[in-house]
Amino acid sequence: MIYDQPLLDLVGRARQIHQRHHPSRDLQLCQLISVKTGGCPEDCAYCPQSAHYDTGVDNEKLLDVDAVLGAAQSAKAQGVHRFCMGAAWRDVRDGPEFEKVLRMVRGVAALGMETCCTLGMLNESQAERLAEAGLHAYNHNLDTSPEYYDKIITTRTYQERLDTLAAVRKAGITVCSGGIIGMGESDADRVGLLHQLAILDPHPESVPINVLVRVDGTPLARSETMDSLTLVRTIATARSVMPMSRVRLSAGRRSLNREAVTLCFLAGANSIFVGDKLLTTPNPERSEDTELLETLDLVPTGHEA
Ligand code: SAM
Ligand code: DTB
Ligand code: SF4
Repeated sequence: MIYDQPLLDLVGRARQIHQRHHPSRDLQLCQLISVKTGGCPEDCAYCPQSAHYDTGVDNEKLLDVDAVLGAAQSAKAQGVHRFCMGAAWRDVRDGPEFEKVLRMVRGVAALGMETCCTLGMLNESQAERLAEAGLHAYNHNLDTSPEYYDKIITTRTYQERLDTLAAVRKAGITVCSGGIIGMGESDADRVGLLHQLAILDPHPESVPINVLVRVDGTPLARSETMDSLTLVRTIATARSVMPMSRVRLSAGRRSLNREAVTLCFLAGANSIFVGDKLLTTPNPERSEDTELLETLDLVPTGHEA
């Protein structure tokens, strides 16, 4: 099995695959904005935005279009290539709020940025409307293996997630789907997640690998710290089984040192989220990220010489 190879062999092979399919110094910078924060009816055990847990995250209204476009514009000025709008919704509902999100998508697309949304479940007609508005990608994670899934989420099925991904694909929007590690799952579960992603045909264009951000008040707040080499192994496996996909080192970078992050890049990660915040939790300082990129001679996508 690929995942079980000696780590240095696995990383070495993943790097070869990476170099065959991707420019070796390219790193795509993405930024998130939470357009609708908190109060989510789902019970995802990792999530600070679930209304089931007392995490101190308030239930806020949908942001104004102008506020979102302002944030996108300043992100673009900071070298960000992809802008992702997230909402703490179980699913998309037709109506004024969805119309407002469509205006956000049109506005971000007009800035010439890659637009991404993550709004929960959606149906085919909603996916088509997002596509018409200029949406490039839709993020909807499988999160973990089918076997471990019901230890983490009970309010939505694995099949419902696959159905949403199928609606996204059918509308011609690119698929962004990955998961979270460090939730107490086994090696077999990490392999199971990557297997589910890799049997999607075509593969997701984008595969976010999140390390659990432990948030007080959530059921996973006291999870054990994960060995960062497990993350490196997971990324190298993702790169090996999905050679063309962009593998994103997503949440959890604050718990990694720069050497671990460097190994993730060597193993095949070619995107990170930058900016002070992810959706509700902190992210590394932008100045630290800029320094790391300089040290490693990485070139942000869209800024090639
Ligand atoms: N509500 C929508 C949904 O679940 O599809 C969109 C937003 S939701 C916050 C997007 C993803 O963020 C989740 O699928 C999960 O993979 C990730 N996420 C949420 N909380 C996290 C945490 N504490 N640590 C790591 N990843 C997390
Ligand atoms: C993904 O896989 N990770 C991002 C993005 N998709 C939406 C979200 C991470 C959220 C981390 C917890 C928070 O900040 O609330
Ligand atoms: Fe809601 Fe998404 Fe958080 Fe689950 S991950 S509780 S669906 S915001």
